[in-house]
Amino acid sequence: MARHENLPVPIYTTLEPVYGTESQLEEAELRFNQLKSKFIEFFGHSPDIYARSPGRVNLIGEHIDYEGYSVLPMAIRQDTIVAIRKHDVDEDKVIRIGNVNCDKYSMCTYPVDPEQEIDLKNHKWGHYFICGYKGFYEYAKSKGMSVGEPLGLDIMVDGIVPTGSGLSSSAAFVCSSTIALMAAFGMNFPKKELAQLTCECERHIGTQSGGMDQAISVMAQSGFAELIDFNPIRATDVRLPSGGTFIIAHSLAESQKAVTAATNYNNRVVECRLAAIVLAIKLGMKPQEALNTIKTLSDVEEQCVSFASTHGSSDPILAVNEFLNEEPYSAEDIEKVTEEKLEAIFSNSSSSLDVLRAAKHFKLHQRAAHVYSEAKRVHAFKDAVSSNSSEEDTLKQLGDLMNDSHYSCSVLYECSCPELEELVKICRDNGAFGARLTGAGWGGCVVALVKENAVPQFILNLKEQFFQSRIDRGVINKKDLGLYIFASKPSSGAAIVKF
Ligand code: NG1
Repeated sequence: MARHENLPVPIYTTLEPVYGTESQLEEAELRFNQLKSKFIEFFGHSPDIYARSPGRVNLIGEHIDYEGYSVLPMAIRQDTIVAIRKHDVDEDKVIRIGNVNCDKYSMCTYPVDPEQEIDLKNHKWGHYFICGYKGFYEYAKSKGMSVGEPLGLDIMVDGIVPTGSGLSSSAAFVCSSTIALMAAFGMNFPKKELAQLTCECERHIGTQSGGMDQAISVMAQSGFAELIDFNPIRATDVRLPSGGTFIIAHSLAESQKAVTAATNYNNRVVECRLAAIVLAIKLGMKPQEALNTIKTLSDVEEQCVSFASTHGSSDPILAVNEFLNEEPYSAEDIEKVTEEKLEAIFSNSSSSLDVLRAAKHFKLHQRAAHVYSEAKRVHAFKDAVSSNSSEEDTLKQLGDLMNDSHYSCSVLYECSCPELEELVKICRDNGAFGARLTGAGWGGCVVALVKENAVPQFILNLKEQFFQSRIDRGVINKKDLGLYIFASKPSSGAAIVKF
């Protein structure tokens, strides 16, 4: 049987295969009906076709996808649906993007030129569709596919993945946009190619994103978390232990990833690259060769392991401890090792140059220690799930790994924030096997592993101990609580729907 990443995106004529047969189906039917009516109201036509792609929660493996390491997320039921109609040749050559939530997201229009620059200084929600648009044309061109002269497009979007929450609303939007375009052009690519393509699409928004979110959104299978490997992209089904439930809770601090990229997300990508280059040079590589060949910490892992083996270990962290200083590095400290100016090393990446301008110093030891230890935890998590231990022991092991991951994110990678810390502590105090920030961090959600039969009480306690004071202060509305704390089962991946 073909591995599912080699298959194209499934095309359905009904909603049951995506949303099941229960309350989720009813909700989906309502959403599709509303989307269609809005489409007709805005554009005067029905859509040709729909695509949907889910958000995700990452169970373990944070900030290591862009370093080439495997991660272990699962899709959640919240998704983005994109309805699309391609204009005829005699209609307007313009892209119009509307949203069912038009009070919050007003209509955006863009030219049809696939080579248009996205105005990153002037952030608009519709930019995420244009990421998919540009990427689709780039992909078609690279494969020599004929897509003809660009035509106008009408687009209507309905997204229910909470934004800025670390649940990948952006990837759900970029993936559903790209897949809708692909379907509108009568094409269908293998999921692994789409996962790669949509990752490149999203980089048009200015974050040097790793690929986990798009990969799980495109390749998820209902009922399974996925171990996602990169280079090449692969997804392996992971059945989670029964008896445990993952609860997602929002810290209510919004993480503005695209806006803070230079000091947060992209800063860490740059620090990891510098850590990898310095390690390679300290381990004997010529500076010029290191600059040319070493892009990620996974590129230098073999040399680190071989150093560790001379000390009777296989842990790359031995090399980190030996060769990287715990004190933050200045640009000059690093340039003494690389024999090259940092601006020259990153001269072909404007978003990295933004990082250099914003950075006061670089923490190479801590970032590398996080990445190597987190990469190991992902495999330990996968092994624990497939071990023969008792259910209770497995859940305990998974919880411990989640707690260790959170500590590493918080202390070594510094991507937590006070609200996440408070929420993680409350989860643990209320009996979670483990709890950690999920996604990029600096706000957004926590994921906690809780005994299935303790879920209702756990949710009640979190409502009282974390959310009630926020409701009292007017931060959130009581009736919206279900959006901020919920249990999640692994949901299905992207799909095309044609009625
Ligand atoms: P969020 O911000 O949670 O969607 C981001 C990256 C991932 C990964 C995580 C950290 C994008 C689209 N996603 O996820 O690739 O690096 O941070 O593990 O940039």
